[in-house]
Amino acid sequence: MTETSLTDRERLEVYTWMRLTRAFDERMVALWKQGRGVGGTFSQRGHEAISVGAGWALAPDDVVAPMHRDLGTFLVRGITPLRAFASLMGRATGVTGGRDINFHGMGDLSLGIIGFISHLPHSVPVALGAAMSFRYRGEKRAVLSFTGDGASGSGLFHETLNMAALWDAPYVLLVENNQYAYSTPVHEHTKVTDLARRADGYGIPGVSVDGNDVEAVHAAVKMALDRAREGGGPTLIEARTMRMMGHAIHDGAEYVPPAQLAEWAARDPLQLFEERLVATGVSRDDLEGIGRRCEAEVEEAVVWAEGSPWPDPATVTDGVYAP
Ligand SMILES: Cc1ncc(C[n+]2csc(CCOP(=O)(O)OP(=O)(O)O)c2C)c(N)n1
Ligand SMILES: [Mg+2]
Repeated sequence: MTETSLTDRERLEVYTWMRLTRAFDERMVALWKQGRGVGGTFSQRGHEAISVGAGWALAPDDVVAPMHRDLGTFLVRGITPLRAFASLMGRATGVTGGRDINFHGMGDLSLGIIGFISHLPHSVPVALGAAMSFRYRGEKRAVLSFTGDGASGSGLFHETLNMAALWDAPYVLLVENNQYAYSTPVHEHTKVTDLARRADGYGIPGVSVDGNDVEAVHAAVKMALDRAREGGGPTLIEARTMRMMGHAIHDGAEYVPPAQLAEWAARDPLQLFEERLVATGVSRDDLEGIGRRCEAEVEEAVVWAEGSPWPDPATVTDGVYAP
């Protein structure tokens, strides 16, 4: 499925977000290797079409609950690279004010982002709660919730889908099927490797989409969100991709067969989109220019984050409700 509802200008914007996501990711990994204080380092490589395509499909008033590999969604939604790097470096200027050096907790309700909860898949029912609040208030808003293939085997995933379906919640659940849950391949944790089929058990639509095709992801998520806002109920979307690096940076992923990686590397989401853009008349020079600007923006963010202050220890109990 490669149908697109994007204009030429929008396609270039989407491409720019994908390049920014990739540039951020590469810089984050390099900084970690240099020992420059980067916290939880979950590479997003391979996930750019999902996080950007889905994030781009959100309406301004929608709410999203991203996960640890959804940097693109955070960026599209308005978390700047400055704040994201400051978060990873534990600085006061980070999204959590230095409380979590991770993508965990990187929520900002003013931007419609529910902070990611480390426990899997605990953001999923929280996101359903937000969706139900829109229903009860009669607001035409929807919630997009992300989860992983591994987390889709947990009880909460199923309980949430059951309730969302029963109540026709304005809720879209996107499973990022990146073939692995840490070191466990999908076929070793479920018999139903076609994860979109899980929707059948709840009487809602289940859609499987090429997670390396940003326009396909965008189209599927947009359709599901539009439907949810109009009262059509929830959709389960499976976006198939590959986690191109280890679970986190300390994991060398030696358990992944090289041939599997090579197969997916040949379908890199950025390259796929570049080929399509070039085929429609965009010059490679223009694309490289976008890449260079993204790298410069990322570099500026690193300098800013490293120059930012540490949190004031006197604020340690701020935001703690039962100190
Ligand atoms: C309840 C719970 N158990 C274990 C973990 C540790 N953990 C974090 S991510 C992860 C793997 C998740 O795999 P998947 O859902 O496929 O997401 P992916 O990392 O591949 O994007 C595990 C086991 C956790 N965070 N929460
Ligand atoms: Mg996974």
